[in-house]
Amino acid sequence: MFSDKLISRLKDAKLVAVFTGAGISAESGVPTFRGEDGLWKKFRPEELANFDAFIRNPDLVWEWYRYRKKIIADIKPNPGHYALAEMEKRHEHFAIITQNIDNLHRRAGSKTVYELHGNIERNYCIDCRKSYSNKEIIAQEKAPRCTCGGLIRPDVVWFGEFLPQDQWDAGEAAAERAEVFFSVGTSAVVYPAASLPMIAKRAGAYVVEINLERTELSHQADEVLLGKSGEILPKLINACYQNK
Ligand code: BJW
Ligand code: ZN
Repeated sequence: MFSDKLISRLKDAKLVAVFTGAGISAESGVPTFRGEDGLWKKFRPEELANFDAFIRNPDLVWEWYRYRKKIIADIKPNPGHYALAEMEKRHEHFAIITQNIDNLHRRAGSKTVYELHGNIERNYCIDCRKSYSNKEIIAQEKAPRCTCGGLIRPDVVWFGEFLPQDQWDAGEAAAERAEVFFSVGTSAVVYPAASLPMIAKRAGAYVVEINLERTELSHQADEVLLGKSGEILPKLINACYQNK
């Protein structure tokens, strides 16, 4: 299933970076964004995940986030997340660069995690920036409001918004330094995140994609492993580190 080249490169690598998307959390029960299964009430993510949509219809956008917050609070990391937490222990420098906002990598024990698109467990007021935990607002059926009257939004990155600079800088640096770079469970269509695999490749990394199906990235990857990340990653850990 894995090439000798991948096994030997990974065994010897001091610097490994893993870029993840919604697919790695799918086996935990978190819906993905794209494709038939990913759509919520027939909305495309671009229609809900933007500031204008929130101002136009805060209750609708809040309903979507409230639905996802509840799912995420109830589920657990899957073998794919745990395999990456295990991989981190085997390399001197290891980073997960995730587009996911579900916190599952940290919950699985991963230490170095850069979150490019924020975190759904945090919220803040769009007027005074006061922070709110999910616990404080989750009971509300309509878009919650701050004590100052402002709307409270999830601390995630919507279309047209800048990524958190520190997370991007750290993720980009990890991609540039990586000897082996994995892209796992992402359709690789949302930029600038989707540029990371190519940044890694141009800087000399061996780029490996793990996905259920081929994506925009596949033709540029050095190796494409088709299947579930929750099955492939544990097998890779076994194949690579059993004698190390
Ligand atoms: C499995 C599996 C299993 C399933 N095992 N695999 C340059 C070029 C072109 C466009 C742009 C560009 N720069 C900016 C843009 C515009 C825009 C963009 O990229 N648009 C494209 C859609 C065209 N980007 C932005 O606006 C970004 N900001 C920005 O660039 O700022 C600068 C700027 C400022 C002002 C003006 C202009 C520019 C911000 C992007 C923010 C994205 N936000 C979201 C929502 C986050 C909050 C939330 O979760 O609600 O992030 S959208 C959504 O998509 C979410 C995800 O992180 C992101 C990526 O999705 P992902 O993870 O790839 O999921 P899916 O569903 O697409 O794919 C899942 C994959 O898993 C599939 O391939 C399955 O096959 C696979 N899979 N089960 C393995 N078990
Ligand atoms: Zn406020």
